[in-house]
Amino acid sequence: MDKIVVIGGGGHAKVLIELIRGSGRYDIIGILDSQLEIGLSVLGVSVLGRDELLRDLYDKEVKNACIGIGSINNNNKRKTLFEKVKEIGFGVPQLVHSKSILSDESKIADGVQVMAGAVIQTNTFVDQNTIINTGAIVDHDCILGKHVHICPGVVISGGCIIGDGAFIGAGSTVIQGVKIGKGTLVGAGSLVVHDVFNGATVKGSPAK
Ligand code: JB3
Repeated sequence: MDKIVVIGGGGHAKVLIELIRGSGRYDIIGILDSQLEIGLSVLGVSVLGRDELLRDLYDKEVKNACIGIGSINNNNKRKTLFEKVKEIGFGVPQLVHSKSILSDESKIADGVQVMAGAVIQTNTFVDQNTIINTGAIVDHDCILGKHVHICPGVVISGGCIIGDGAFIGAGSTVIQGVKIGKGTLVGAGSLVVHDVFNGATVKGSPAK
């Protein structure tokens, strides 16, 4: 099995550790975390140290990394870490839960994480390092940018475009054909019926 290191040791990382184990494709060699005590066990995986170890690990035949930080409210940290590990040379594999549903006509880029119960429908494209979290639905003909976080239970209807770095809060619904700009924040439980400009924060029903 190829070796993989998980970056971050909190809640999101736990979900990924279980997913990775279930896939049977990667041997998790440890966690890097900026705060957790070195040697601590997270679901049986040891915290090895801080991100400064990344180059060493790469030189020691660990060629895959997983961005195990989920991002609260914005995705900047995920983007920075993704770019850092790519620059070192790591592969950042797609991680797709065996109990998610991906249309054969959909396409996902490297680093995309698809959690249990998520659905990606036909002719949808999901770009690098984006999370489709537990039970979220991304319907047909959508385009999702890089470093997006579609939180648990979100529904993205058909033909939507979601810009790089957008954060769509838990349980939100985006109606068909809506364009959501780059770096936007959609508050949890929102109903988005109109396009959202780059960098905007919207919430509520209808979201404003
Ligand atoms: O709601 C769901 C399903 N998941 C949430 C997820 C999306 O976001 C989850 O409930 C959490 O609220 C949150 O999970 P996440 O992002 O894992 O956050 P937290 O549990 O706070 O853990 C983040 C970990 O990352 C902490 O242990 C930090 O010390 C560590 N960390 C922060 N910055 C870092 C860095 N680790 C490394 N290696 N590098 C960093 O730059």
